[in-house]
Amino acid sequence: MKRTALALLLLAAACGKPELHVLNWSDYFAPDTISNFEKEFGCRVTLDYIEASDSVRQKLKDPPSGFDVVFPSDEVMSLLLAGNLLEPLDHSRLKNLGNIEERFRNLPFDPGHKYSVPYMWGTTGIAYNVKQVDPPPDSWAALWDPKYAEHVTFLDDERDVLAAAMLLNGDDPLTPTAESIARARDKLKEAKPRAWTSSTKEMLISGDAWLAQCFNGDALQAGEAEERAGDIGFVIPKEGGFAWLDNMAIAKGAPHLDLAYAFLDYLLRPEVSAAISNEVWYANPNAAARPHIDKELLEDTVAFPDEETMARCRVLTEPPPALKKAWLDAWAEVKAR
Ligand code: N2P
Repeated sequence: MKRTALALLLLAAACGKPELHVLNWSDYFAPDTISNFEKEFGCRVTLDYIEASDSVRQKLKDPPSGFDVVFPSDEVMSLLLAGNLLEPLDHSRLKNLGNIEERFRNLPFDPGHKYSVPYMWGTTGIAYNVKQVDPPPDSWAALWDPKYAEHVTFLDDERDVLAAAMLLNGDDPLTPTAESIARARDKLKEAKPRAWTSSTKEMLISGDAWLAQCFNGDALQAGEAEERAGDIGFVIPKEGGFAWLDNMAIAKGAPHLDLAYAFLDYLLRPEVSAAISNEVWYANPNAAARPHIDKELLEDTVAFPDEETMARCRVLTEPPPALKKAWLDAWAEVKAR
């Protein structure tokens, strides 16, 4: 009986379409990105979602994880590489790799794209409901304002959250110390947010969040929603915000290597890449895609911040190993409240 069931299962697998398993942030493709790929390559794509940068490492940590293509943020790349959790990339299988803009090549976390290809980039700052928050926020301190506590959300990510508290405290999140971590923890224990969440966009749209630590594109998407049309502003606080680059990579031991390469190369096509940006309002590092990007998006200063704003954005990295535990413990204490 058991043997028959197994044989049937194997038969179904052999006849069925190959299935590509993808791990990405939510709302990070255009509506037809996946269906067009499935049609062209005769496969099925299963999508899982990243809730915080570090969840990629957790999900890949015992290869093979079953995932094929993953979208790690720059700040977790060092841990993924140290853990040997990504496949080295064979560039001869990525004919569209040359589309990547010069300034996104050879970044310190993966020089020469040995393991990753840039996907989209953006910033982290404060999104706010312009009808409810007056005057507009210009400091991370707004997230501590008791007047708005019921409607404040922070990301559910130990890096972004502690780093924002450090900036507010006048500490540099790129050179943390045991003391600055403790100060950030204490500051965050004073905050009384409604939620620590990666569903920021949904909460801004529903009206539950008026002030939120948020990714720029998510704020733009929330502002586009019918319920909120035009009501969502976004600012990089005066203490500074964060700039990040999300990447595409192949998980170690990926079960569908050929399809994984095909997917990466497909996402590097100018029209495909531009269609994603036009939909999700994140800037992309694909130079060949630029002519296909909507003028409205190219001119948007939230999606494409000016130089002065970019100069106030730090690129976060992994805390030094000796302070990693203190950082995680501080986060656990903040969340336990
Ligand atoms: C997409 C958010 C991606 C930004 N919804 C994370 N770096």
